[in-house]
Amino acid sequence: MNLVDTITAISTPAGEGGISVIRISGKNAFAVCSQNFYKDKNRKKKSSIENEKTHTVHFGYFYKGNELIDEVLLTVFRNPNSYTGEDVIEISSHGGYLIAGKILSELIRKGARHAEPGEFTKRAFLNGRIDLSQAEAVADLIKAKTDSAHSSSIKQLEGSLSDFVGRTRQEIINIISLVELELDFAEEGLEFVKKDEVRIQTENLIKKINSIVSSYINGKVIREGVNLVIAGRPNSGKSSLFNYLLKTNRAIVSEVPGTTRDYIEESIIINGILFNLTDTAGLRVSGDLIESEGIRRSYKKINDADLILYLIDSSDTPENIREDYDYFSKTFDTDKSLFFYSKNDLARKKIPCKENCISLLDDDSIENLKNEMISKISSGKILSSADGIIITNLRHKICLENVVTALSEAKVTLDRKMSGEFISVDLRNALNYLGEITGEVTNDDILNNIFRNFCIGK
Ligand SMILES: Nc1nc2c(ncn2[C@@H]2O[C@H](COP(=O)(O)OP(=O)(O)OP(=O)(O)O)[C@@H](O)[C@H]2O)c(=O)[nH]1
Ligand SMILES: [Mg+2]
Repeated sequence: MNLVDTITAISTPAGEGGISVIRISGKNAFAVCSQNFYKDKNRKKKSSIENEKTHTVHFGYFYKGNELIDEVLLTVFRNPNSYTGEDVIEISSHGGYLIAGKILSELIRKGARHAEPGEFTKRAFLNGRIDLSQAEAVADLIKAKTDSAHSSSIKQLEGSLSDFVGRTRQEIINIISLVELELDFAEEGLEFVKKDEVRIQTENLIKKINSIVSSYINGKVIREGVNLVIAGRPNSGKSSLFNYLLKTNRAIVSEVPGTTRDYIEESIIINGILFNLTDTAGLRVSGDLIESEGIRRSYKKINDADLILYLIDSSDTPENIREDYDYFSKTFDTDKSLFFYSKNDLARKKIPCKENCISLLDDDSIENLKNEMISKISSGKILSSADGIIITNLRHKICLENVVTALSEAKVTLDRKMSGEFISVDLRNALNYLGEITGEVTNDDILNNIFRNFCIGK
């Protein structure tokens, strides 16, 4: 891993804005910047960034040869007290498309290398400033679109997962010492009492980790949102509801059944939860080729959905309503679907079950629908795990599952009355998988995979 180079990148997004920030990190960060930075416009005073104190800000002029590029502020961070743990300079220039790019090319000309995506954070990890799960939290934090995504990633950055890994590691080490201590003394393997203790501790640990593994379902909701598909017969009011929820006229609405052909997707946040809404073509048998294709796509979307909202037109005849309801209950999995009678203002006959009705002329009915959507996805599930930790990252989930497998193998070994050495091998495997989460155990492939998904300049 190359920690020798001095790296640089623009850390702010491209486009017009108040300021841009160019970051530079590494052994030569100060030397590289000193060549172009002057504290006075006449360039009489050559800057001596090398002598500046850490965490100080300096106003000055960034020159390229004789050309003034911009007035800038330069912030100095001395190692190890910086984001990367190395000497770091952050140059704040005016925003816009050109300036930051010009400064960047100057820094590269003077010997810095353009940073790869996530390389600053990767260095923070390699220099031991943060562990791997915290580095991943940085990426999630930047990408967070909802309060819940923000709060779970900031917790992880603050070390909630790292602490859990640390505590679990200690517990496994305790079990290992229980097993190995016995090995030193007893020729015949584990004593009966110790064996029970090892079993109980291992089982408890498995239970605890499993509860955290199962929090991943919520983690996925937090990270990616809920994929909610609005489905129903043609003309049941799907597109109208879709527009109402989005507060736009995104989808075409008309009284002609079969209006929506292709599906339409948009996202909204309800109660801090991101919903990825899909409006679909009304489900019916159609002779029209294009509509049929639309309906085929509707079914595909329905299959992939986390939650289906099925609308039944309450202005229809009682027979059709009954038939539609029968179709719904036969076709959809109740765990992941909700049905509502739509157009309640037009209902021919008041529908007995009040709660399941909506009308776009009645705001309260839509509020009620939203509440139902939230409680459907949270029905006992959006709770955090025993330790209050929610896993949002697939990699962490897989590592924890491997820990559980290794612990379960330790239990089997124990039950087979095999020698303590074998049990301890299983337990050490569990330790290894645990270490993969925080990056104590890692390899280039894992690292590259993680940091590839970062943005440049982070
Ligand atoms: N009175 C009343 N009319 C509604 C309500 N919701 C929808 N409509 C009307 O019902 C008709 C059909 O609405 P759409 O939203 O196009 O129905 P759809 O389910 O998307 O229909 P397809 O795309 O053909 O499958 C339109 O004329 C809407 O104005 C409602 O709550 N009350
Ligand atoms: Mg429609």
